[in-house]
This record gives sequence, structure tokens and C-alpha cells, in this order.
Amino acid sequence: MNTKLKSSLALLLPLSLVAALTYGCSTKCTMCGSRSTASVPPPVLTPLPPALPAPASQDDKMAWFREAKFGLFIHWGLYCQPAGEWQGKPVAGIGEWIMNRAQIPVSEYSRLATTFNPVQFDAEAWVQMAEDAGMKYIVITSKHHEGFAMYHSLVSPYNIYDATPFHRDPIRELAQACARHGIKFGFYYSQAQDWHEPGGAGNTWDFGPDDAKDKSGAYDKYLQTKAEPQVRELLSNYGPVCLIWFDTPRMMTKERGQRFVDLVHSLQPACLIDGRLGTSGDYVSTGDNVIPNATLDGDWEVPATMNHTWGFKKDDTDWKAPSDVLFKLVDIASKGGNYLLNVGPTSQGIIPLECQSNLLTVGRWLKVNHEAVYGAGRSPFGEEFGDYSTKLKDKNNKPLYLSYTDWRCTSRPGKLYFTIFKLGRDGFELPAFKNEIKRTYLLSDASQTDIPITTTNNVRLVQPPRNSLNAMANVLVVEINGDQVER
Ligand code: JFZ
Repeated sequence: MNTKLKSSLALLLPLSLVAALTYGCSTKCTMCGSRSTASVPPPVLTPLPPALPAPASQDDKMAWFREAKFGLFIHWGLYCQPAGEWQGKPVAGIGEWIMNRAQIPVSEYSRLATTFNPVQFDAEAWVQMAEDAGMKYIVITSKHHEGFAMYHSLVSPYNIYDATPFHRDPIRELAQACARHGIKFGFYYSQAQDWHEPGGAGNTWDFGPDDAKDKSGAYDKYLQTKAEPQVRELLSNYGPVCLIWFDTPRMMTKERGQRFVDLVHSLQPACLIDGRLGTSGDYVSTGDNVIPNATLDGDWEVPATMNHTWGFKKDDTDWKAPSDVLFKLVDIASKGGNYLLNVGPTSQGIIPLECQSNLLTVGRWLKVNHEAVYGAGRSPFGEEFGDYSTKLKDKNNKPLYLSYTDWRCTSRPGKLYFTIFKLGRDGFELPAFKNEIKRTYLLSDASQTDIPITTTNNVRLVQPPRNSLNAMANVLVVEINGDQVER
């Protein structure tokens, strides 16, 4: 659908419907909101671009990541079929852990492959959605703890191409769509836990305790005959891989971790390694959904959910509102990090429509205000983040951190971007700094009309015009003399 038609439709129709029309879906499915069950024909496969050359320095290697700020995480595997329910009963916890939580034997769980046929999968539509949401990279589960490869692996027949009626390689299709859209593409790969393999970590219900697998050599055998060769396939057959997201490093000694590092470096020296391999990577991954309280040096990323699960669960429709996602994105960017935000597609291959719709609302805001986010630097302030309560305690009986959510600041040399989430009745009070102010305007104002500042008792107050404000947030640009803020 062309962009003009899309935007005129957007004025007339509810968002979820626009998303349905735009992103390929028309009888409404109660699970994902999809309006069609028609299958989407597979794309014609064309050659992928070659891997990128070795970067000249760590800064060069990190450059795209520092610019990107916002990525799409995709958890997709066999677990999206049970979708949080086994033998008619809901299973508590995150959806992709159902095999573990319900202690499902491999012999039963693996039968899910025989019915997995996500015929509405449309790589182009997913990547277009990510692009329209303002995301600059995509990281998808190539193999999660369940052990099932979501690509055509020659190492193990337990993969989507060989073991399912779908008989397609969605990772290959996504790699192609990402290349076409200029979106970076990377893989989640569960290197340690593999519940399908006798030597993989984690499946104690079929294969006994992990330490026995470690001692007997079964774990190393698994690493050397499945995990390492599969990582090799992923780095050899899918074009440039921007990063590999290893996870839950059980029994990952330094030596075992180093073998993965060497493999990645030898095949794609520009590929980043996340913070959960077990030996240090190129950046730090925070705990899931954990946003630091203040600015953090170095390169880091917050992996986060749109609801309360990574893999699709039919009973979890508690999607974060666009305003919440936007706040978190700007909050994280202002502290120096990236936001890797997850969606869990259904067994039909659809990203739930309400989830898409919320992301697209964020994308429309970013279309106007991108300058405050991509490649922008940390906040030179800090008092906006919050403070410790003098009365309330957290669960460890330490003073509770109360975060403030009125505004955040990102920066470039000579420019401050105040993203204002709550504008007070009297206007926006600038935090104290010594630099002279050259100009002040709203980023959404193409003519950059200067907004006057009133100073009373050394407090500078900006009063943006109220008529054209965005309901979620507005960015006030303050151009200052000097590259750095002096306080
Ligand atoms: C892991 C996985 O087990 C989970 O299924 C999902 O893929 C998630 C992104 O990563 O879960 C973790 C791993 C590490 C932490 C929390 C959850 N942690 O360090 O806080």
C-alpha cells in the first residue's frame, strides 16, 4: 500500500484496522486481531549482501549500535502454538518456557513441529512494521531453549524447514527483507540451554541434572556438534549479521565462551556479541525490562517485553501503551543505552495487531522527533531521573527509588533536547546551567519559531505554544553556546 493512501486511511480508520490493512492481514481472529487466514506467498529469494569487513576500531564496530537506539526483538518458536496452554490448562510464566514449566518430554513437545505452519508469515510486512515503528535493527530467536532451529539447519533436522509442513526458512526471508530496508539483522541463539538434546543444559526432566552432562562430556559434545556448528551456519548463510544475542550462560566457562567469540570473530568480525555469552561481549545487556536509574557509561541495551511474555501467549494482551514505550525509549536513550523491544508472533506468523498498532504510534512520533533519539548523547543533568524516597523502602529494605517522569534530556554538541512528558501550567522550567542560550524551539515546528524564555530569580521558564502539542511528548530544542553544558 502506498504511503499516501496509508496516511489518508489513518485519518479515517481505527489504528488496528489500518495496521491490518497495511501489514497484510481482513474475519477477525480473537487471538491476534488478524483479519484474514489467507496465506502469503513466499518471496522470490535473491542473493544476500556479503558480510561486512573487519572494523578498524571498537568505536567503528559500535558506531551503528550507538546510533540505532531502538531495536525489535522477536521471540518466535514452536512455543507460539501452545501459546501458554498445555493439555487445556494455562501454564504460568513466560510463553517460551512452557516446555520447561510443564516438564513436557521431548517426544511430546517435538510433535509440535508436525503442525507448525505459519502460512501468514510475511517477512516484508514484519520488517516494514519495524521500520515504521522507528526501529533500526531486528534480533530474532534463531534457536531458543526449546532447541528448535527457526531456519534451515543442516546440523540438526529439528528445524522449521525440515520438520514442519511450512518447509520454508523465515530467517532467510527476513534477512532479505532487512537488507532491502536497510535494517540491521541479528540472531538470538541459546548456546547453553537446549532442552531437545541430551547434552544441552536445562532439560532435567528427560536427561537428568546438568552437572552430570558437564562431567560426562555430553555438554561439550552438544556444544561442539550442535551449538557451534549452528552459529557457524547462521554467520555463513544469512548475509551480514549485526549481532548475536547469546543467553543464560549455564556452565559457560571462559574456555567454552571463548570458542564462540573466536567463531564469531573469524566469520564476521563486525558482528557484535551481547552481554550474556558468559565471557564479556561488546556491550552489556541489562536484566530483562531493567532500566538503570541514571546514566551509565559504555555500551548497553535493555531487552524488554511489550506485555509480560517473550513468546506469544494467548491470554496476555496487556500491551504497553504507546506513551509508555515512548517514555522508556527516551529514558533509556538519555541514559546512554539501547531499547530492544520484543514482539511474540503467533503460530500463523502474525505479530498481534494491537501490539503493532502501539509500536506504530511510537514510530509516527519518531518520524517528527527522531533527532532527539537516534545518535543522541546522554543527559548532562541527572536530577530529572528521580530520587530515593526518605520514607518508602524497596523489597531489600533499602530506600525506594522513585523515578520522575516529567522530562528527559538527550544531547548533541551545542544542542539540548528536552523531551517533555508533562508540561506544567507555568511552562517548562529549564534545569540550571551556565551556557548562554542561542535559540529555543519545538522540534515538531518546521519553521523553528523561537520560543521566548522568561527568567525570574535565576529560573528560566519556557512556555511552548499549547495549540500544536503532541499528547504523548514534545521535544524542546535548546541551542547553547559551547559544545558542553556547564553547570
Ligand atoms: C532469558 C530467557 O530465558 C527468556 O526466555 C528470554 O529469551 C529472555 C530475553 O532471556 O531470560 C533471562 C535471562 C537473563 C535475565 C533475565 C531473564 N537476567 O539477567 O536478569
